[in-house]
Amino acid sequence: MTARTIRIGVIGCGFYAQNHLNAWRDLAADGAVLAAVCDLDPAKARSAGEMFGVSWHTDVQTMLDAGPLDAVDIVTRQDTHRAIAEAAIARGVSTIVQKPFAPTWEDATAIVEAADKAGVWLAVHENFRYQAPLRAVRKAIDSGAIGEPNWARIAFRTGFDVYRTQPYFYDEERFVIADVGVHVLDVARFLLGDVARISCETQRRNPRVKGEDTATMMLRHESGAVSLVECTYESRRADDPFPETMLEIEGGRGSIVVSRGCRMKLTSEGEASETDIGTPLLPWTSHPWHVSQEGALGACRHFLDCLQRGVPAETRGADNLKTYALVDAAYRAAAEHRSVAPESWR
Ligand code: 89Y
Repeated sequence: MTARTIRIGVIGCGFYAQNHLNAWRDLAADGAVLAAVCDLDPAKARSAGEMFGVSWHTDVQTMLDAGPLDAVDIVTRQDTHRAIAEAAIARGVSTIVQKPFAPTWEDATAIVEAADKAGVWLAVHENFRYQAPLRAVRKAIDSGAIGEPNWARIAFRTGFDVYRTQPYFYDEERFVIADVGVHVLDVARFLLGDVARISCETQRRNPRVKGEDTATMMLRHESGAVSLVECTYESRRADDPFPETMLEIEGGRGSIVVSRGCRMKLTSEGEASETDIGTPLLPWTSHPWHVSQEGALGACRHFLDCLQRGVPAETRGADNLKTYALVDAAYRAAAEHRSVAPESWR
C-alpha cells in the first residue's frame, strides 16, 4: 500500500532550516511533499523556493490561505513560535515546532493547550534523540546488554565557533542550557527516563556573552538512576567532538561508552566490543555538522511516519513540556543553589 502523501510548508528559511528543507526533499519517496516555504525576508524565501522548486511566501497567513497543507514545520526564532503555531492550529494544520519550543513556559503550554483543544497533531523538532548514534545507544540498552542503566554522564562540550552561524547567541539571557542543554536533557530523559530532581551550576566563561555558556547538572531519575549532564561552548580541546554527544552509561551487567567519531564501546558481562554507530555523509550533509543534520532527517522521518499513521510523535508537545520543565528547573536550581523537582516550583 502506498503511504499517504503529506503536504508540508516550511516556515523560516534561515541557517538551520536548510536541513529541514533537504530532509523533507529526501523523504519525497516516503510520501512527503515539500509544498511551500515562507520567510519574512523575501531574499531567503525566494532563494529556498527556487532551490527546492516550490512556491514561496513572506507571510504565514498567505501561505496558509494558498494551501492546501497537511502540516507546517516552524523553523523560526523561538519568540515567533506561539503566534505562528496558533495560526496553523486554528486552521487544523498539523504543527511541528523547532526547539526551543517557546521563550516561556506560558507560551509552550499555551501552544500545547491550543492543539489539544483543536484536536490538532503537534510535535517539537527536538532532534538529538533521533540521531543515529543515540538511537543505537537506546537499542543497546533495550537489548538488556548492560542491565538497567543506573548511572550516566552525558556531555556536549565544545569550543567550536557556534557564534559564526548563530550570532544571536551573544545576547541570549538564557543561553547554553536553553540552546543545547535542552537537547542533552532530553537525551537524558530518552535514555534514563523522567527526572525527579535536578541541581545545576552555571558559569559565564566567555566575557562576550550575556548568559551562561557552561552548565554542569546532576539529575536523579525516577528510576533511581543518577546522571551528570554537561554542556559548554567553552571547552578548548584538540579533536573537538562538535556536534556529537559524548556518553558513558553504566548498568548492573555492563556499560556503554560513546566517544568522538561515533564509536560505541559496549561491555556486557565482562566482554567488550566496539562499533561504529555513525552514518555516511548524505549529498547535502558535511562535517562537522553531519550528525546534527542526519538527526534533523531522522526527526522529520519520524514525524512523517506518525502523521501518515495518525499517531502522536515521541516528542509530541505534551512530552516536550517535560524536557522544557527540566530546563526551567535547571535555571531555578542554579539561581537558588538547591536541587529542584521539575514543575514543583510553579
Ligand atoms: O543550536 C545548537 C543546536 O541546537 O544544535 C547544535 C547548535 O546549532 C549549536 O550547538
